[in-house]
Amino acid sequence: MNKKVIISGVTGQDGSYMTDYLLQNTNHEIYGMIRRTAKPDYSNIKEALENPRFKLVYADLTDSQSIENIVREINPDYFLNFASQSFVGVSWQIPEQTFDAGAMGVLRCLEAIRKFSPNCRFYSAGSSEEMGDVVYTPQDLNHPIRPRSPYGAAKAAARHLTKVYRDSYNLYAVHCILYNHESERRGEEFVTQKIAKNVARIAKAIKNKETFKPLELGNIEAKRDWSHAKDFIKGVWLMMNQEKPKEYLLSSDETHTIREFVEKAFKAAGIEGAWHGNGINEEYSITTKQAGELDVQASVLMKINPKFYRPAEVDLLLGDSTPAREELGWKPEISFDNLVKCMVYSCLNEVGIETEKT
Ligand code: NDP
Ligand code: GDR
Repeated sequence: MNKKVIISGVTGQDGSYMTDYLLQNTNHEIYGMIRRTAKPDYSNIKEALENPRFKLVYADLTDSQSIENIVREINPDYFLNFASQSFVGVSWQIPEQTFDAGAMGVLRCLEAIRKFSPNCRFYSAGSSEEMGDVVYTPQDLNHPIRPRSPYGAAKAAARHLTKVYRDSYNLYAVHCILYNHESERRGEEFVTQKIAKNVARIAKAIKNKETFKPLELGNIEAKRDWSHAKDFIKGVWLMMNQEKPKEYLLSSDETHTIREFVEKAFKAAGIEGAWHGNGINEEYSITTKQAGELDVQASVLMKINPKFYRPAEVDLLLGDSTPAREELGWKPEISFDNLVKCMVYSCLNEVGIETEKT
């Protein structure tokens, strides 16, 4: 018999990739959980919507009745919870909503599973933001929980709750720590996609010999351990299909600054830049040589805007994913350089600039 999988956050990056992966590689029936929004965006699940094994169901992590209803009615074999307010930067502005969906939402899912579907396997999307103010590098699962944002605190609470329910009720419930993962489907407020979109905008202006405004960023010294979301989805599915539930950490085991992402992204679009100035006055400008060759109408590609600094920053993230690699046989396949290229090329194609394939 086909298994039933509830995927929350199905319109987002990870939920949509997991949907595609399971539709392609299993015969399972997928129930994509969506909440009511004024203007729904189904762009990430266009293909899934055509598949008879995919259905949409309405529920909201902040509404326990709705979660109970879908779990009782569907009686799923898996509940993969990718939903949350996932933008760290805005979690200081909407802390209650972030905590409600991120922590209480996980509690609501666990309670519904305990009551109505105790054999259902539950995935809770944990984050390297739980490490926060790190005390050693690379970080592993033993690293202390030291969040720096309401978002990180919500994920930390979700981690404790998932363990409590696993231990108390013998549920297959795992909360895994995922380091940053990006893609062509990444939301536009996250730094990688913001850079990729702006690089494409500037590349188009340069091509058309038009003037342009620079990309504006906050802290470019922060270091992140970035991977492609497609690689992580495979790791999550492996974790959900072991004999016994166990927490894992997924990461590329490499770290790079935002500054480096900026340089590689402009380079992927054929734009050579150089840094000038210091601190909040630092800028990245097109090289004088290339500016002359291309007859550009503006020169500053990127500048700092302190409005994008956060009240507290996570400075350095670098994971150690050895247990996942050794025990699950998992490893990421898309390198950092290819991740940057995939994202920039996709944005260049969107503005009508042709690129090689990645
Ligand atoms: P996205 O922001 O792309 O997607 C989040 C999804 O959650 C959207 O579909 C959104 O729906 C939905 N959602 C938000 N609030 C609710 C709610 N109250 N009820 C139901 N659905 C809701 O996130 P990602 O795909 O990048 O991340 C997936 C999960 O993994 C998130 O929990 C995130 O915190 C976590 N994570 C992500 C990492 C990353 O680097 N991407 C790293 C570590 C953890 P809508 O379209 O209606 O807003
Ligand atoms: P992060 O991702 O906070 O790591 O959370 P984000 O891309 O938002 O920030 C990464 C780093 O870039 C710095 N930065 C900027 N960030 C944004 N968004 N916009 C800017 O203009 C900017 N300038 C500099 C940030 O300060 C930060 O240091 C992501 C999310 O997917 C979470 O849901 C997930 O849990 C973690 O990754 C792991």
